[in-house]
Amino acid sequence: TNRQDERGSKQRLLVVANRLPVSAVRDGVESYHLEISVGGLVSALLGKKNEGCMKLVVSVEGVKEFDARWIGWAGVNVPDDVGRRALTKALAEMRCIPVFLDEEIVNQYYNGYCNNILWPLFHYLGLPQEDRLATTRTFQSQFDAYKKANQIFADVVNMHYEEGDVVWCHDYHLMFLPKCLKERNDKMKVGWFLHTPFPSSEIHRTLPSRSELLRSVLEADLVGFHTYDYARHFVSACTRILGLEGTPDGVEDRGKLTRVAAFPIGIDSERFIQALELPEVQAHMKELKERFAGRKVMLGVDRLDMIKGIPQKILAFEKFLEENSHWRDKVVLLQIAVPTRKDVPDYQRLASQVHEIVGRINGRFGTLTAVPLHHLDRSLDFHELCALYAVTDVALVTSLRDGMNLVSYEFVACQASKKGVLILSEFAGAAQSLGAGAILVNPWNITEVAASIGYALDMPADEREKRHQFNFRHVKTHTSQEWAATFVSELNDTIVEAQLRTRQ
Ligand code: ADQ
Repeated sequence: TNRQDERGSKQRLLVVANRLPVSAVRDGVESYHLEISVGGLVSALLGKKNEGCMKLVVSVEGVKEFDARWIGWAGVNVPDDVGRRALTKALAEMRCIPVFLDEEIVNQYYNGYCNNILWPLFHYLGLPQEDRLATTRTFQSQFDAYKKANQIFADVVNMHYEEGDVVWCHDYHLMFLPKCLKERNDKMKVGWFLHTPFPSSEIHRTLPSRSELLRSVLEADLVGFHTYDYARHFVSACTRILGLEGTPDGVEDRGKLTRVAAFPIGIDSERFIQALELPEVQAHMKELKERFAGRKVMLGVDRLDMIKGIPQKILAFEKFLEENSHWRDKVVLLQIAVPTRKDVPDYQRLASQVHEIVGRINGRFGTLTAVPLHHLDRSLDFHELCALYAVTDVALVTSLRDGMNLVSYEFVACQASKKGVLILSEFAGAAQSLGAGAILVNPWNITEVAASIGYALDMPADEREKRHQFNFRHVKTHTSQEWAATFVSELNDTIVEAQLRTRQ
């Protein structure tokens, strides 16, 4: 088959993402210890409890037949060769290959262009306003750094590439990578997948580098998104901005087709379902049940990010308490918000804004013995998280925009016995898949969210059961393993079809 080379060995898969699934932390000149990083892609491909990351990638079913390696930045500045060699060696054991970026590039490329420009823009938050006039220069230098970083990634990929390998590029950090790779080797099989939304072409066209990025992505053989809407937005951007032709299969440019399709991600649902049986998870559950006895538990789990709609969520909770005094001592909202991108000023502002609202709500509705809102600024370990999902009555996922949102899937996976209610933003990709079982809300409409909280808390058992079953079936069958396997096999097929077309 096309997955086997002549030697009959497995096809190699190079997964390229901005971050490796591990972060390197420096202990001394030549020594590093490695920590597993939190994030959507990491959770999808690796699961959470990682003894050795590559072991887990290889164990991904469907990808099992691939010999996989992960290429990315280790999240640490390593200026010296000795350190670089030491880190490369430590990572090699996990089949991870580091890309080294110096501090200035990281600042301009990662904090600047990726997190301050592309991330907000793709989530409909617009381009940065305050420095817009001054940005022609900054913008250009950040975009230059972005391209330079993508070139560095391409060099590393190229160095490790062997004929027949499949290269799977991930996310908005690496939109320039398909072009850089094809320039180095036009025979390389390249796929690119976006984990965020792709916005309406009217939003994308505000980006000064709009055409260059689109043209680069189109160099890939297969371009994937979480939903049909995102794929459609991308195709429209290519037709309206570049004047190319959109077809049912993708985008065509002078006879060359780039395939564009939707590949909704999922989670490793079995890991969550099985974890609930573990004694330590059961112990956490018992503890939580005792702690919140007599109260309904509501839960939010998010990275602390503008797109997650955390202030809007807790304002809706405040409104609910205001209007429903009989619930005040019978419900508690646990909001777990792990801080990320602490170097970007907008994220620092968001943290203080959230703290202020939390303080106000607890001041207004707390008693000497209990507060209605617990806000934790930290990440939870896998077992704590599973226990929390399992004891929750109502989960609140109110992202203003979200590519998919895996927290909603994880919650559903852990609710087989409780059959709690999911309140879900219609602007999360997950609304397309879990919409029938969840209560869908517009997160900007605080009145509507507050009313949904009341509806969810009072929902009769038979309705909860029906809604849960629908979502549970979906989460169980649409797994991360299946997602990865489908993408890679589609990429292989796309290339075979293209070869057949050129031969005709
Ligand atoms: P994220 O924006 O990071 O991912 P999400 O899909 O919800 O969002 O994944 C977050 C992951 O981190 C989950 O597995 C969650 O359990 C974990 N996590 C979050 N907060 C945590 C906490 N406090 N403690 C422990 N774990 C925590 C991006 C896109 C999403 C898309 C994914 C995958 O923004 O829309 O679904 O990639 O494509």
